[in-house]
Amino acid sequence: METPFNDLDTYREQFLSALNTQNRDGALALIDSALQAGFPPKLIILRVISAALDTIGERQAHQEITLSEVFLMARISDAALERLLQRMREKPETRGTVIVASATGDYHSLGRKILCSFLRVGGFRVVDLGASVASATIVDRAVSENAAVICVSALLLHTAQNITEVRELIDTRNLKDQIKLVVGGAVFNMDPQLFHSVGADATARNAPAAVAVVRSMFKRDAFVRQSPFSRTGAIRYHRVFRLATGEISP
Ligand code: B12
Repeated sequence: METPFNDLDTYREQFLSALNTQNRDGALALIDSALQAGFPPKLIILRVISAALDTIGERQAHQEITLSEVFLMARISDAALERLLQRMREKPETRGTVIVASATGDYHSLGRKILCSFLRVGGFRVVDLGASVASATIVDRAVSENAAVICVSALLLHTAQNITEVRELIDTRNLKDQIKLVVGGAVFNMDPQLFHSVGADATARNAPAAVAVVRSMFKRDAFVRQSPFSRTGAIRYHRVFRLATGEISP
């Protein structure tokens, strides 16, 4: 067991070093240490694992690391994530059903897994269809599971554009008033207007903000188009994010 550190930035740096040297045991020991130091699993996920993967993504973009290295780092991160997700207590499923899937052609899974866990902790029944799911399957399952919200994750521009098929299927089957489409993933964070062009009803930058957006959709009698980039959405998003990062207390 590593000596506990006082702040999550140090854990993030150490976790990143463990990823760089592909030290799986070291990475997992750091997660155990952060838990032992009393940091909540949610915060460790967002400020250590997600933040480290963002840095990895920048290094990948600058071709400082190879795709196979990123692949190995993602596997270590996945193991660390599983350890934390097991510690998150799920609430009874009282808030309705949400379908979650990665867009057709998209095999990035870590963000989707985090999203599913946060939604379950938020009291939703979540049906995770997995990676690279056909648009028709997504809509069919939403109907058969009686889901009011579909969440689609995409990290690549061309897979984000595949989400327009989900929109078209919702519209052509006249499901617009029953099922809302929420999208997210790195590519939507890079271009805040992209969610509009794929026909989504809303987006959110991270899992805690996504829970707030999904919850607000279930609360509404009549759904309206909204985004965390609208004024009310932005206020809610900032509060949720500041709560999630520990900047403010509940
Ligand atoms: C790990 C990784 C991989 C791993 C994935 C392993 C796995 N099992 O998931 C591997 C090595 C397989 C991979 C492959 C590729 N990758 Co990659 N990958 C990454 C990396 C480094 C991290 C992604 C990650 O897990 N982030 C951590 C999670 C927690 O973040 P997240 O997914 O964004 O999720 C959070 C939020 O976005 C949000 N969220 C996510 N989904 C949803 C959904 C909804 C509805 C909502 C509301 C919110 C939400 O909540 C999450 C939690 O807070 C990113 C860099 C980056 N900055 O994203 C590149 C990145 C996404 N990859 C990239 C590329 C180019 C590729 C490849 C095309 C490479 C290649 N040449 O083949 C392939 C494509 C494979 C495919 N078809 O899917 C580019 C994409 C550029 C672009 N925009 O088009 C990036 C940005 C790297 C870069 N800077 O160049 N990759």
